[in-house]
Amino acid sequence: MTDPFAPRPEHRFTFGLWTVGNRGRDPFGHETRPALDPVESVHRLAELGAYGVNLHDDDLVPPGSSAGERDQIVAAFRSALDATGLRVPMATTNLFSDPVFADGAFTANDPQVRRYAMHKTLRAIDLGAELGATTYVMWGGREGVECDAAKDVAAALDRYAEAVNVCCAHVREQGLGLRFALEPKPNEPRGDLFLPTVGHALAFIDSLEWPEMVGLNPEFAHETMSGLSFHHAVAQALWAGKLFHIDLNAQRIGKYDQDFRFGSEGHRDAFYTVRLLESSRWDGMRHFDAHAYRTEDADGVWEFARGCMRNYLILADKARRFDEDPEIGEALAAARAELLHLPQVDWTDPAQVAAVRDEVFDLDSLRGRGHGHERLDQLVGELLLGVR
Ligand code: DIG
Ligand code: MN
Ligand code: MN
Repeated sequence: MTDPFAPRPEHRFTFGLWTVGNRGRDPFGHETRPALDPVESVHRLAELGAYGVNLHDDDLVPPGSSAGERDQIVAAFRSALDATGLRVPMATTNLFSDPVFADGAFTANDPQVRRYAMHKTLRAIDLGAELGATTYVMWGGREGVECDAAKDVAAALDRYAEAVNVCCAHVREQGLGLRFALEPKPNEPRGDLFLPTVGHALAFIDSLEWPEMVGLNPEFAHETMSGLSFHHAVAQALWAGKLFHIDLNAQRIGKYDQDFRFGSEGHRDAFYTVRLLESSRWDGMRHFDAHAYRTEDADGVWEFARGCMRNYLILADKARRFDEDPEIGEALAAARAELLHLPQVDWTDPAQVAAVRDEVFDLDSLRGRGHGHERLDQLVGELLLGVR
């Protein structure tokens, strides 16, 4: 019998090289796994049924490589892509590992560091475009502060916008056809990060020279760290036409950035996220920015990758069952869910505005009605617990 949750390329699952290549180092311990060759990652991910692989510049071409070494590495990587059919939908820059970025990259106080961050990003954009990437993620892991006196936030946002505008100008000048996706995160590794949530990033985009080129890459763990609903953040990004990419993983509220296997924590938020992506027919990559537990060996890493994709497909099946379940349909009707989709007043028609101003309401009949949410939520819970 075929496995209904076996991932296939048409599911558009992607992984960053840094995810399956994560070596298990953490702030309190050294690596527990050997380095993984990007070529091996391509072949193993293809065997598992993934669609693509993403990368930071440094994940593929080690810093300090000569031009000849770079070309050799890229050629070997491209051969593996050609042999497996794996794509590179997204690329990004590592602006967080090198100590030069200790005080920030695009928002470093030192102008030379800011110029180097732009330099590194422009070259990484060229590498990503060379490999066929159409989305370029910007996660400002060092764009933040511990000592608030040292950083004028408005000036930092000016510099952040300047750098994004420079990158957009480069893409337009070179005709690279890339779009940028900002990835918010509230803190870690800096004490506080700029653009900490989807909301902050959406507002920031409006200030840019070419806002149409810039969208969002929300991450499950990052909104959850702030105690926010991830699927609400994704829904607003979609509503704004700005969901350009997504980082799926798992996270418990109030903890460090766990980047766990997708579906291993936060099951309800994960379910509603998958239901939203599937029901909205969003055609973006289902990207897993996560890594195996530090306890795991190489076998555990591939079990981690398999689990991310299986959990997505299991939750997508639950979403289908939700939509087909007659009792859930009745409970949705009792909650009047459909009525929220009905606009009520055409604000361009003064008569309609006046009518609602002068309308008389039977408040007693509106008060105290049951909304049936307990039954509806119980049915969702039973669906997820596997008893429906
Ligand atoms: C961390 O969540 C960040 C980096 O891994 C990378 O820059 C980005 C791309 O998904 N996510
Ligand atoms: Mn993360
Ligand atoms: Mn991420």
